[in-house]
Amino acid sequence: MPTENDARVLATRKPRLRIFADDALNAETAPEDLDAPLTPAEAFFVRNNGTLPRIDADAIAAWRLTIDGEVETSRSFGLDELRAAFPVASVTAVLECAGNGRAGFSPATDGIQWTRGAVGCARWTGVRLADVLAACGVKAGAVYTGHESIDVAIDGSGRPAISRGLPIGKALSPETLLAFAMNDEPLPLLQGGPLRIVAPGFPGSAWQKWLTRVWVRDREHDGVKMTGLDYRLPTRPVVPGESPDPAEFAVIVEMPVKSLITHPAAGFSAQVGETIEVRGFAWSGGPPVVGVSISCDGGGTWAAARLEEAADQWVWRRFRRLVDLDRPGPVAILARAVDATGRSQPLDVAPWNPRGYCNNAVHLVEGRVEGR
Ligand SMILES: Nc1nc2c(c(=O)[nH]1)N[C@H]1C(S)=C(S)[C@@H](COP(=O)(O)O)O[C@H]1N2
Ligand SMILES: [Mo]
Repeated sequence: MPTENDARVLATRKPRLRIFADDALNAETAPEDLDAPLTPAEAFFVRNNGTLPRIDADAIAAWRLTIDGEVETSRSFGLDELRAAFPVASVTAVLECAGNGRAGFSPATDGIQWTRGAVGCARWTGVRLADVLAACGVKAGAVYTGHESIDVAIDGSGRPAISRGLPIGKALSPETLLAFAMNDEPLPLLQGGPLRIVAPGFPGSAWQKWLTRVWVRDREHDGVKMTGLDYRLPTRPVVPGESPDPAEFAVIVEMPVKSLITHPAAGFSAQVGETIEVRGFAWSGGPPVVGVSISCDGGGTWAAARLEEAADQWVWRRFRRLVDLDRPGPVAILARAVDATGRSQPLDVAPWNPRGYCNNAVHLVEGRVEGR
């Protein structure tokens, strides 16, 4: 279990999250607590690979971010210097852990058994990583960034908890931020404050928290949890029990199309003749979402939901549909999003993979209709 102190911090700041039995602090949100377009900090999931750092006001005042490696000039910035030197930018974007939905895989894979709640959408504010890199002069040989932080492994080895990075194209893309604010408040400690990477569309693991260094690399970054099978998917189908060759795996870059029913909640009950609104959000880390279908009979028949306009590409889009419940008995509601290239969500589970990533299966919410 997480330390008593960490669990207390979580219970105070995010009382409704479900804490996992893990040495690091990890907690997910119930789908019905994700019913707002911007997920409030108090409902936002927490995923830690290592220790939760203690960062007080003095540490924030003394915070330094170093940029080095394949740059003309290595530089280091305090938080106020970053704000003063570069234009402030915001992006509203979904943050989803690649392991979200892992509990749906059979046989089970190692790792935290996230159900649906390792996802949220927030307005992130900071400076563009591209601007900061440009100020240092990116060399022609730059291929990837490598990100470093202050959290360490739980095992006491002192090794970094995680050190991931971005392909240089994504690092230089305008939506990629060094963020110091979330939903117009200072970035909370549990979300990586005072400074984190925001990499819209990429798996949560690429959103490095408590950032202290951006190391520009001349090769794919090989930090902790960047190599082997970590945050990678097989490039060919793999079956349980195989010992696949890591060379046949590629780093996850775009999260797949997905949707979540935020209302009604699992276990709901309604009266015969009642009309309920089925609603939730749909998003994609790649080609944009173009439609959502709803089924209220376990997938037998489908009808289009109304999809609200998205302010930009990285936001989750609200879908809604009014549904008449005209028969008593159990009812099984499903939502299924489709992206602009026609890719949709599997009805059961995504292709099995050894670490249980990217399960974007449809969300099933079961309830009961009571007769009169
Ligand atoms: N320094 C650091 N950054 C990190 C992690 C971590 O353990 N340490 N976890 C990553 C993973 S796997 C995810 S899914 C997201 C979770 O972000 P959140 O805790 O703000 O929800 O942070 C990423 N950034
Ligand atoms: Mo993650």
